[in-house]
Amino acid sequence: MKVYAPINIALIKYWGKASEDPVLPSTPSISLTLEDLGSETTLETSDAFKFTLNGTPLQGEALEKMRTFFRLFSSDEKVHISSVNTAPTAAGVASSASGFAAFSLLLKETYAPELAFDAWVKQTAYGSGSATRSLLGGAVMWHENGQVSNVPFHADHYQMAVVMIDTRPKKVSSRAQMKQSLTHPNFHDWQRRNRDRAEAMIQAMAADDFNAIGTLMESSTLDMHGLIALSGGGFSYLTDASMAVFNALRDARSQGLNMYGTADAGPNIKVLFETSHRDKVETFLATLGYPVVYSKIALEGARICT
Ligand code: 2P0
Repeated sequence: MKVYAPINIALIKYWGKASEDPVLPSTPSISLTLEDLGSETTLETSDAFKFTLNGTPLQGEALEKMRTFFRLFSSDEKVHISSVNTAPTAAGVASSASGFAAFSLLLKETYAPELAFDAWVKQTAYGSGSATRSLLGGAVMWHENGQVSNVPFHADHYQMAVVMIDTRPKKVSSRAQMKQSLTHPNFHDWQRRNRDRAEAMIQAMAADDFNAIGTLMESSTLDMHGLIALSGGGFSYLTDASMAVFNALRDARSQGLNMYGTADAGPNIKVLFETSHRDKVETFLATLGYPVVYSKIALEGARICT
């Protein structure tokens, strides 16, 4: 069996768990599922548990993480799972979200086809919290109670571009860094502000108000990176090059080309823009000197390939 799951990019960020078992986020998050970057995953019988990622067999801790997730669905470990990220240049760009969404769909279809959607979402979160949002297309909210649902959104009005500043794997896992942020005295202020932003984002999406959507996205992004720096003794996933791209986007806005940026647990910048401005955006982003991958918003999340 073969499945595909697209990546998703959070506009309102998930940063912090209220509970690890079950996995529940400290604030709601809202993302867009991107059609053209994702993970394709297959399962076949084997003599032992094996997991191949982009052609390389996983070993040690990475393999054990996959085995632990597998055991949530089955104890018959004689399988070989093979997962490939479909965009060749997309290494390190939300691939754990699409990877676990695809793996989770594969396991549900193979071992637990009767599993209810809500229970499946909760099970997926053990692999990666952000993977829950790749189970659906469009704009998706992961709620504090662990459920996901669509947020009404004009998906065809918008696209995203990923500016690939550095695609090497990150040195500090978001899971570890998130845990550190939880203990910082500013965490509760972040939580309150991010909950408020999630409410405001639902309104902005309903009104199709691009400037409000973009401003809320940048605000959630920079607030999260501020909290990471505060709680990590100055640590940042962002580099000088990332900040230069944020500045370039701000300059472009001041000249009438509306684009907004966001970044996750790495230096790459994802740019949200209006579909009607794609040509101008392509011309502008080409001047930055980095590879850029474009994607429409996916209408469907994780799916079985025929
Ligand atoms: C997000 N990130 O909302 C945020 C923004 C990174 C920055 O979710 O611990 O792999 O496995 O639940 O989902 C990345 O963290 O973390 C993430 P776990 P996950 O997309």
